[in-house]
Amino acid sequence: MKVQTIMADLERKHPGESEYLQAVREVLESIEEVYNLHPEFEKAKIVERMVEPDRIFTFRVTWVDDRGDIQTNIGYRIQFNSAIGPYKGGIRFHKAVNPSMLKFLGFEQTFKNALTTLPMGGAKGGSDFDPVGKSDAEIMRFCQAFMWELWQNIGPDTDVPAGDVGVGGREIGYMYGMYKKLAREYNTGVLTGKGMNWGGSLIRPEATGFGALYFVEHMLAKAGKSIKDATVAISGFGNVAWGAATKATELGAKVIAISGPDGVVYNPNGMTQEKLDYMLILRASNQNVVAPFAEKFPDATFIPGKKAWSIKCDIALPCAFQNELNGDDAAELLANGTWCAAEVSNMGCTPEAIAAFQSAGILFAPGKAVNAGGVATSGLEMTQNAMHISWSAAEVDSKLHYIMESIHAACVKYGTQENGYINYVKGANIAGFMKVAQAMLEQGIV
Ligand code: 2IT
Repeated sequence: MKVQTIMADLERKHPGESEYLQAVREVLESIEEVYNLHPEFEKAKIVERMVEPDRIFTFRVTWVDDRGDIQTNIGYRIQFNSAIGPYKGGIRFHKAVNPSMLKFLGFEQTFKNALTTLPMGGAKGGSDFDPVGKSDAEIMRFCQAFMWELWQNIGPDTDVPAGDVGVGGREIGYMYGMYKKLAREYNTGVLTGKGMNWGGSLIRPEATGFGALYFVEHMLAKAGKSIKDATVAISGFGNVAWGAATKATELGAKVIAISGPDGVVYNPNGMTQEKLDYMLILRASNQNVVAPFAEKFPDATFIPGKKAWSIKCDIALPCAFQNELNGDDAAELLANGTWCAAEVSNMGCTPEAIAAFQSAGILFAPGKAVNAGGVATSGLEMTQNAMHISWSAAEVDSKLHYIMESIHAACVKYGTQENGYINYVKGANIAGFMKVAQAMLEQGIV
């Protein structure tokens, strides 16, 4: 396999799909060496098959807004790879959603899910519907219209969507209600991230952020460091940022920044329970601004137009969107003494930022390892649904701990370089790839 040849082919076939091409390039560059030691992979054209989704559904979603005007959006579900289990991955509602974004996410999800140790294939879906400024009733009508099209393509053993940016417990509830009405079956396992009274799993709302901090703890322990008393800058203020801020605070770190599209909140005294609770209120307001946090808590300061990376911190945790931390941001963080960066968002750092962190020799880990606790706990929700039982929070949390530890160990196994530096990007990509590639090989040419 030659990365340049495959990339040139993909660039020709999928012009302008920048996020998708970026995600594929990163994986191929890190697996090239190992792949070329396996002529059986080359013969079965594993890479050429793996980079294309199994199928893509595109559909029109029409709904009526509060003024009575008719709105039309585009809906997608990308079933990327089912070598190791049913398709599994979130749904993103964001105005910038397009096939490139969902293909990058579905591709990443395939390797991430393989890392979780659970049997889940990779998928992603979503819509260019913009939840900002929408009423609760509009969100419900959109979710219902979206599911009206999607329901026939999903199922507990076929494809299991969940939340992502713009889709949380409320949206999953509206989609599940509509699914149940159309399918006339109480198929709890068809979606994850459900409410606690109707098939949801304890710890699922917290899982992405909690899992990320468990991963960071292992990464720090391996480097002989501790998170206690470290300062942490977090981007975003949604579900993932909330979970990360909660666990970081519990572990004794000081969360000194959260951010939104409008700017950053500098929070020098760290989080309190009241502040953490307020993050959830901010997210549910659908306004997509973080400034009110500093109005409510006078010890915090809002700095308009600035990113979380402008705040001096020990640990940087991107928790919002892809490519939200670029080469300039990385340079600013490094100049301010940051010694650890972990992507909690999917592909939160640009290739330039990753290269800057790695060449500076600081701790860096990629989203598909760090944030895998979210989908892993979705997998645990599926297991509970299939068994018609529910586990205690302590039981789910201990399984999540074990999974994050396993993912960390896999990264160390495949990513430790001769000079002792652990390349977590390489480690995660190789570990995830090997599992999917082996399964594809054993299942023949399909
Ligand atoms: O990016 C992700 O891993 C998610 N949005 C969670 C997916 C899931 O199926 O729980």
